[in-house]
Amino acid sequence: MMTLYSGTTCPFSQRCRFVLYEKGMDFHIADIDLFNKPEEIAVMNPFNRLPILVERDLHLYESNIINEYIDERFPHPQLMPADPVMRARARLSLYHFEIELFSQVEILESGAAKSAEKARAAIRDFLMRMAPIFANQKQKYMLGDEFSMLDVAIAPLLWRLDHYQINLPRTAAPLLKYAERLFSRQAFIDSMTPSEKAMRK
Ligand SMILES: N[C@@H](CCC(=O)N[C@@H](CS)C(=O)NCC(=O)O)C(=O)O
Repeated sequence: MMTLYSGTTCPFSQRCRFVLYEKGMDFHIADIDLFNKPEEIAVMNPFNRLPILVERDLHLYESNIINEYIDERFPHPQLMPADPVMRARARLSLYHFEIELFSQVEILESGAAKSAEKARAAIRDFLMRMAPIFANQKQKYMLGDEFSMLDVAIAPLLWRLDHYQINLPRTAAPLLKYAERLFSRQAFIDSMTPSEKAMRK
C-alpha cells in the first residue's frame, strides 16, 4: 500500500491527498506536523520537505511528480490528458504555476513577513490574468469539460485565499465560482485535514 507523508496544513500535500481520493484506491496518510517534523523526513527527501510518497522501495517527493506517478499507476479517472500534445501543454502550465504562483505560495508558507505583501500581490496578479478564462460559462475546469491535474494543482491555493489574506476584486467572480466547483468535489472535501477545514468559513 502507498503511504503519503503529508503536512497537515501544507497546500502541496493537499494536492496529493486530493489525487489519492479522486482515484479512490487504498492508501495510508501519515499526518506530519510541519513544526515538529520527524528525522525520517530528511532521510526520505534530501530537501526535507513534504509531501513524500512511499511505495515499497520507491520514495518520491515534489507534489506534481508524485501526482503524475499516482495518475500513471492508477489510470482511472485519468487526470493528465491522454493526447501527447495536450499532455505536454498541461505540463507546461503546471510549470508556470510552480514558477509564477507557487514560488509565492512557498514564501507565504515560510512565514517570511518581509516578502509576504509582494508575494500576495504576485498571486493576485496571476489569478486576475487567469480569471477571464472562466468568464465563458461553458468553461467548467481549467482544460474545459474535463477535471484535470491543473485543477488539482491550483485548488489548495484557491482554498487558502482568505487564510493568506489575498483579496480579489469583484471581476474575479467567475474564478471564484470555478473555485466553488472544485471545493464541492467529494475528493476535495475528503482530502482536507481539520486544520485546512478551519481555514475557510
Ligand atoms: N515544490 C514542493 C514544495 C513542498 C514544500 O514547500 N513543502 C513545505 C510544506 S508546505 C515543507 O515541507 N517545508 C519544509 C518545512 O516546513 O520544514 C512540492 O511541490 O512538493
